[in-house]
Amino acid sequence: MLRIDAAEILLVRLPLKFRFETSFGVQTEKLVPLLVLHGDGVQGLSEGTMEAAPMYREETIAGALNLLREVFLPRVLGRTFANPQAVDAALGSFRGNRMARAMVEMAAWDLWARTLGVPLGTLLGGNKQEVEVGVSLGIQADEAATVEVVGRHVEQGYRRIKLKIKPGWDVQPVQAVREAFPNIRLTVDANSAYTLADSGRLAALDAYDLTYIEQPLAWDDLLDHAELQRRLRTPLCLDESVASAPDARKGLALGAGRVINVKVARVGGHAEARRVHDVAESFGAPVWCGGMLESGVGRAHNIHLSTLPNFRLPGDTSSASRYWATDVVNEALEAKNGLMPVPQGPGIGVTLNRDFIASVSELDEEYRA
Ligand code: OSB
Ligand code: MG
Repeated sequence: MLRIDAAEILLVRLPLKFRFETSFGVQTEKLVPLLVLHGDGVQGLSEGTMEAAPMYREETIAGALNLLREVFLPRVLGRTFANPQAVDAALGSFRGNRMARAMVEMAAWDLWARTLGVPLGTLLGGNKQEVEVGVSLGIQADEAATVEVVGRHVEQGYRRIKLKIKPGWDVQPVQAVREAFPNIRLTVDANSAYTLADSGRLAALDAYDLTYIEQPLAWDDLLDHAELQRRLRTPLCLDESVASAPDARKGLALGAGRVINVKVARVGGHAEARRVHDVAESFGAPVWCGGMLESGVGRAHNIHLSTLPNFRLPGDTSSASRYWATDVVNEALEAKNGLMPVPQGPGIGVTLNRDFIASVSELDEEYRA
């Protein structure tokens, strides 16, 4: 049984080691909300991947933390559940706010896996000891800087390079990188910066053997993605547009893309992420695990999810040391030659570095039934 006695909401601010520019802005630090669920002497951990401002999707940290306090935690505190799916079901009648709900659901999975003494990936049905990873590289100052940063990551063995693009910065960097590295697995991510009127520009990318073009069009527009896919040879990959397994079904049935980026929190947690994985598999479409510049807690969740069989393309869960001088967890999460070892030990296999968290804490709240 899965007992939830108490919860902690923590919020830390971490400086990013690199400047991360995307089509929607520049990021130099990360606000990381963490949830700890306590039950039967065990702790379950999760991380919120929503941001301070609703730039990627509609959720925000302020909104999520308020929902946790006022709506979601009161539904689970002091209760005993049969399994994490029952926790998910307890929040299932609420609309949207999937990243906020995922904080509860994912911590419940970790709590459950630790109670059973098994790695989370095993519990989810995965069977890998290590997972293939690539990197997501922000927009650079010019082509030379792009080729240089790509080269450094290719040397480290990353299995796929993803370049962020935006209107006015697309064909040039891709062409420069492809010329310098004819054989790497290369992709681009536009984070919804284009419209169908740009389809000519996007079709020019067909010349560079990209594995996929990630989320070129509006975050909520499957129809336009389907029209764009008809005009391109390169597969489209949906990220922002897929918040659930039904979204994945609609997207793949419409031909809005041929690949799905699964971000566990974006779809509401591990149970829904697994359903997205299964829907994609039924269409013969590969999935890969996306990232949101997570700390070690979210990163560990991503790695465990990535052990499922239809995660057939390298994910974005690169080494934690790329992002942080000090992480919120004690364990190192480091890829070697593009392979990220699955943290062993029960649950997600990482533990909080409480001293470090206290030193960068913006918020530390405790709730009981
Ligand atoms: O679109 O995949 C994205 C980061 C923040 C918001 C959206 C995205 C990203 C990334 C970074 O691409 C992936 C990572 O390194 O965690
Ligand atoms: Mg993306």
